[in-house]
Amino acid sequence: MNEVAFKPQAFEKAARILENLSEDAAEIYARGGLKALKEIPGIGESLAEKIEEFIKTGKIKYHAELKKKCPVDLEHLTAVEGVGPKSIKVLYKKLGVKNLADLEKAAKGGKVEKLPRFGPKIQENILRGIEFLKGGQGRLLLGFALPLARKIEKRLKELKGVSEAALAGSLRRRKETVGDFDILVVSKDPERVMDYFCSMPEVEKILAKGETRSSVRLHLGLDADLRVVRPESFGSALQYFTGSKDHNIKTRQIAQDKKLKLNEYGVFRREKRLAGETEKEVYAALGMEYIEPEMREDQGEIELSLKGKLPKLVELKDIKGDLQMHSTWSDGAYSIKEMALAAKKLGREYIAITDHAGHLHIAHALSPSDIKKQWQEIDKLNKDLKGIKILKGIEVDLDDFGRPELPEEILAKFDLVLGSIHSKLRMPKEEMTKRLVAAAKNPLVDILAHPTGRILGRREEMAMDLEEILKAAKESGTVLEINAYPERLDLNNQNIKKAKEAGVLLSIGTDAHSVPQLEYLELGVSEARRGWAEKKDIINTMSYKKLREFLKK
Ligand code: DGT
Ligand code: CA
Ligand code: CA
Ligand code: ZN
Repeated sequence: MNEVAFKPQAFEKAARILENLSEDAAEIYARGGLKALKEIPGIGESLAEKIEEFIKTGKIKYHAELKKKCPVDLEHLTAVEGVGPKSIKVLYKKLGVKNLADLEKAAKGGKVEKLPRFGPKIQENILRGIEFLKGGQGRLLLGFALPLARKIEKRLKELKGVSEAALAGSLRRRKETVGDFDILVVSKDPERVMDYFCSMPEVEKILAKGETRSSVRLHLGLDADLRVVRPESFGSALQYFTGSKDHNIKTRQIAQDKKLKLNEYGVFRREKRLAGETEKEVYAALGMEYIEPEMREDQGEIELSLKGKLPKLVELKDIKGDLQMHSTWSDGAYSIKEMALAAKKLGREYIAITDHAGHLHIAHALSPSDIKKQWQEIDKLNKDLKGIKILKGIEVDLDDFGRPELPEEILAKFDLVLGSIHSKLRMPKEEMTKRLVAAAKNPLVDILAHPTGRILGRREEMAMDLEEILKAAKESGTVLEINAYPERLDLNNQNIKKAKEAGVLLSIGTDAHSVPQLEYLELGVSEARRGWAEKKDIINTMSYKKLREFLKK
């Protein structure tokens, strides 16, 4: 590999210099132009020009070119916990590792531990990291799968002769982990579509290539299925391949009861086609209201649809703010200002900064004196920044008895207090229930964050009696969080449904530790929809003013 591909180190250093400036580079540029950028210590002529390009266009051509030239899948390799540019370089040079599949093979074969400065511990961590990305059992976390699947979908849509392309299967239902990618396309030229699909850069090998269906193994280690269908069957094919299987079995039964036939080609009475072009008309032909994909798990949605009584699910555009994130004050990677400006760009009206506090179970927990300084910073930012409001929040550890590990007089002054369990997650069910009930009843705790503590592919939910906790939350008006972080999604869909039925309100928080993670909000909304939540069930659909009033109560 070309040495130059690893020049990002120079960029990294520049990035660190820029991060530590008291003033935003964009502001410096606005004030003094290129000349002012060059005057920043450590920034030379060529870097200054690139910063200018970035400020003006949002990207750097040179960087994009480097990325293209680089033979390894940096994006996915760096996603493995503990693997950075330096180790990727060594892995590529010594073992020819280009992607996740190569890395997994090398680590499983014991080759990684033999590299200088790697060793068995790091090899084991790498394997765990890969497993983690997959969400366990060969499945991939939705938050990781969706961006890639969307990229493929978009490229298929842009192919000549393609009139429709859509994700189906568990991806479309936004299940927390996906087993494979299911993609549907309508095209006049199936051959071109199949040729393209089988030769995409993400493809490791072709499993099957046909006229209407192809299947490939991706470097990520999971398969993608593509089907080309006729326009008059697009809706019925989408309905069929979206699933879930249980949902399909029941809808087919409903068709049979009405003396109709439902399959991926359409809805038929004897040989006559009644519907098939759109999903809406497929459901309508069966006497059913359209069902959102996130609900199609045979959890009672079919019965409600027949009665025309489906809930109107919350949507991403209903969410006005983000109620959990971290900054450099604790374990986040960006300043409060950077998080606020990025959130504003994404259309949020407010955010809550919820750095960690408690008895040092988590690195960089805030002390009471840090908290006072942070409040001053937030007050100043709220004065200076237009179009985004910052709530003073905290994510405070709950002790073994569910007590927040901060003095009451400090807790009382926050706009928003999240109570979290980060220690002793394996308590017996009865004790854990008491712990969470106590936290729910504590008037100083507004939200129970990631209430069940599950980590997909790594950690089960904590043992607890959720009904008891919901009862306490309902009585005291405590909110339960839907944590949108890809490996958490906690509460999950079934627990969200229980909370809603118990009349408990919910919040959505990204738990972002960096700017890009602010986009996880979408995953939280999907999970909310999978749990049938409506706009009124989620507190961050409220305006800033309404939310402030709500939190004061
Ligand atoms: P996954 O891939 O494990 O995350 O889950 P899905 O739901 O994407 O499952 P997959 O890829 O095996 O199949 C995609 C859809 O195709 C599935 O959701 C429903 C439909 N389907 C697959 N097999 C059957 C079947 O035997 N009967 C019926 N009715 N539908 C099926
Ligand atoms: Ca699938
Ligand atoms: Ca499939
Ligand atoms: Zn937490």
